[in-house]
Amino acid sequence: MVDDTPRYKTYNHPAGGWGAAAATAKVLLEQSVITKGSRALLSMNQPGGFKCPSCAYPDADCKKTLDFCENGAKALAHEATKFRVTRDFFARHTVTELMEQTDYWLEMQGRLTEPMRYDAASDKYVPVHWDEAFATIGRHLQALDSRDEAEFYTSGRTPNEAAFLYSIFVREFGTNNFPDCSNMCHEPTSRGLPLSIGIGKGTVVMEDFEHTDAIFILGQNTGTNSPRMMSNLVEARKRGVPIVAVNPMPERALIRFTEPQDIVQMATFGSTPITSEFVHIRIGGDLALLKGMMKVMFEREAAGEAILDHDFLAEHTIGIEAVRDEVLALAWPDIVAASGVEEAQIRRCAEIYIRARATMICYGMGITQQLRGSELVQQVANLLLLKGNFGRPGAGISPIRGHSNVQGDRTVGIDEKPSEAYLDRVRDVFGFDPPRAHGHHTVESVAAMERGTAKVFIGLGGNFVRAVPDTDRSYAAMRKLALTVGITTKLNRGHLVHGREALILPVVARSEAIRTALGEQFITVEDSFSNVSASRGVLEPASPDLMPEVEIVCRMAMATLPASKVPWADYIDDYGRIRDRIADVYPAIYSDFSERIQAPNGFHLDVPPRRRVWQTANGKANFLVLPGLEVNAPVADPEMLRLATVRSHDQFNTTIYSYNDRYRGVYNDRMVLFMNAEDRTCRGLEAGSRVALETISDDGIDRRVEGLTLLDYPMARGSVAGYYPELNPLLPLDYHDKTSGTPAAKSIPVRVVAG
Ligand SMILES: Nc1nc2c(c(=O)[nH]1)N[C@H]1C(S)=C(S)[C@@H](COP(=O)(O)OP(=O)(O)OC[C@H]3O[C@@H](n4cnc5c(=O)[nH]c(N)nc54)[C@H](O)[C@@H]3O)O[C@H]1N2
Ligand SMILES: Nc1nc2c(c(=O)[nH]1)N[C@H]1C(S)=C(S)[C@@H](COP(=O)(O)OP(=O)(O)OC[C@H]3O[C@@H](n4cnc5c(=O)[nH]c(N)nc54)[C@H](O)[C@@H]3O)O[C@H]1N2
Ligand SMILES: [Mo]
Repeated sequence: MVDDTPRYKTYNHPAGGWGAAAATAKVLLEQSVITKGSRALLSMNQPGGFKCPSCAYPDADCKKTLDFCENGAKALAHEATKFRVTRDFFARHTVTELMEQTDYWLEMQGRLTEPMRYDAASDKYVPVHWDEAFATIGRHLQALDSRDEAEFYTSGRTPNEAAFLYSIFVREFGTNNFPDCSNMCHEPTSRGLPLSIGIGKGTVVMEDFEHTDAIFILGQNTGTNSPRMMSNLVEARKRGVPIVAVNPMPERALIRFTEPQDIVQMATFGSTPITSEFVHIRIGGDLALLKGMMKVMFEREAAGEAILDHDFLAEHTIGIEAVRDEVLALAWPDIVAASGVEEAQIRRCAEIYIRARATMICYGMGITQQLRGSELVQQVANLLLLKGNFGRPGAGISPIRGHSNVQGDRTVGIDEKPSEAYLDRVRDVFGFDPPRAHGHHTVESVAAMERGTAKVFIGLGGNFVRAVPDTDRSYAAMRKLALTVGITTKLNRGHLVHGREALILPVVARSEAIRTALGEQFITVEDSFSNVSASRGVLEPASPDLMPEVEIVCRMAMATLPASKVPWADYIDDYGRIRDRIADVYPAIYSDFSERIQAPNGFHLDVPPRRRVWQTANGKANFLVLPGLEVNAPVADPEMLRLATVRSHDQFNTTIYSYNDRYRGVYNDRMVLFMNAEDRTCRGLEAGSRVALETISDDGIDRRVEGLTLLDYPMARGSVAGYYPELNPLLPLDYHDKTSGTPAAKSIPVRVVAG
């Protein structure tokens, strides 16, 4: 009997270590793929093998014979699973019945095996021939009154080749409606950073960890969401590099970690303390912290110390005066109140930064998913610019990306706001005139569905309806559509919340071999450090009726655009030809793609700020002002708490691997609310009691989630946390960063009520 009673206990051990090793073995066992999975893990992130389907953290440059983590192993085991969703499965369950099941149950049914279409008469999915599926898509798309009535979503597991062709297909079709997962994720990086430093990507590469003198980690749960980065942190720490972690939750792996690949540490039950300074920030308080650190620097400069990099500032930057004036005018009590951090600690952080010759700042969703996330990212850049922390070994800005190819998809054209220069290249290379009007990002696409102006939704990967805000509204919006298409590996909620017609198109997964008429093909991905490398699946596809994503895109295009100017059929079999076209459209970064991709570890895309070249309007790096200390709109309600919706250790976004969250000591439950005991007692609530959360908003919509168990947890005061996607019903669609469209999923104003 499996014990599934909820349990909550404090986790006092280091993260990683034997717990991680045991979890790896357990998931292989659960998915019944011990031999197959272990064999595949040997090829993961190795030259000639495939890229981990989990996060976008780069490989260890061949230094390791094994280069995977516990959570990469979970992703692989769930992809390589022995379980299958067959036509018999769909014959046994109506869609209404399947809607009653949990996300976890849907995921555990296994891999999709053949294309299916929704049959309204029986309320079931029934088998459909691939040709008929593509004909259905072509018919719907051709029938639209306007090409802008279709929404083409991309999730970040899609490889470069498929994403590039998709962007060409959709533009030839006639719209720039490219909602993608990045719109909910690192879009503030993609939109905010170009104004600062001329590129919306990170500037750090792997070697920088060997040269850095200080590492700051803001709003990122490294040990869970990019565990392979822990090796770099452990190495840096052993060199004596100070590491500052800024987080409203004291994430376990950032405090103490045992490197599962360090045999001695494993054998001796040793571990490495990670953070030298843990900054217990209140949600949204990072702005005040960054400004406090800058204030210390400006004040000491004014007192005669030489702290800033004046040569760099003079030669490379514009706008420091306005930032200095704004920051110097801020009062310490306000900075302390807004950050929730004592002045003395802010000064210590400033001291670490001032002393370091080279600093890198890494950040995640705690920074981007705020109401003014784009401008907050620019403040991170301001701090780095003060000491010339670009274009120097060991220094730079490092947005830690999410999905394994989310950065690559944007690089090769998944962009609802394409530049004119790029559109000109597409026109010249492919001979059609792409539309110039900007399209919808994710939030706008849901709004269009709600209005009824969107009719067709095609999802290249992902689980759109579960990932977006305002669950109830989004479900209703999705159900108005004429056609929904899910191009995926696994059954998910997105297939069940569907349009009048619906298709499920199952794909060959990352770990599986892609064979075409011309033999085995490989795909490419770009990691968080802008390195592009090849990925060759080693496993047999889960079913003979799966189709590679590239072929699906080509055949959608052929069915929709019979007079296309693009030779789609040629690309189905020969991925080298796709890469040649990528090189044609992006000559500055992708020239000689086919040759360069032969290098065992791939190649690095040029990131101009690494050369101190700034592709901004004025050719300089820009200091940008965000006045005040708040990234979130003030809320008058004295009961208000800020809610961060976060990932557990056992999920990949909307995919739930189990109900446990080991490092936070939660077992067999995801309906929990992490709260500071003092916030709890001053509200007269009991630990362990059932509560509900209500969103505080002025749009007249009641948003409520019930049945949450209240847990005492060392949260920063005024900040609470719970799990995504269960708490997405609380996140209003309109509550997003206006610059990037990214929902502020880390700072939802809520009130706790008895549940
Ligand atoms: N195993 C696994 N790996 C993943 C994923 C996964 O789901 N599972 N998802 C992938 C994807 S798509 C992404 S985008 C990344 C996400 O990786 P992360 O960026 O680590 O994502 P989150 O778990 O959402 O939480 C971010 C952290 O922000 C903190 N935080 C919340 N509010 C604030 C704040 O105001 N300030 C600060 N400083 N911190 C705050 C939270 O406490 C949490 O520790 O991981 C990728 N990798
Ligand atoms: N409240 C709240 N909402 C959030 C977030 C949050 O922190 N809080 N985070 C946001 C973030 S950062 C992101 S990135 C989004 C994630 O949004 P999505 O990217 O849409 O969601 P995923 O859960 O990653 O998608 C999982 C599905 O992808 C499919 N899939 C897996 N592998 C493949 C493959 O190789 N090919 C194809 N075609 N399909 C595949 C499987 O069917 C699986 O069910 O969610 C966002 N939503
Ligand atoms: Mo993400």
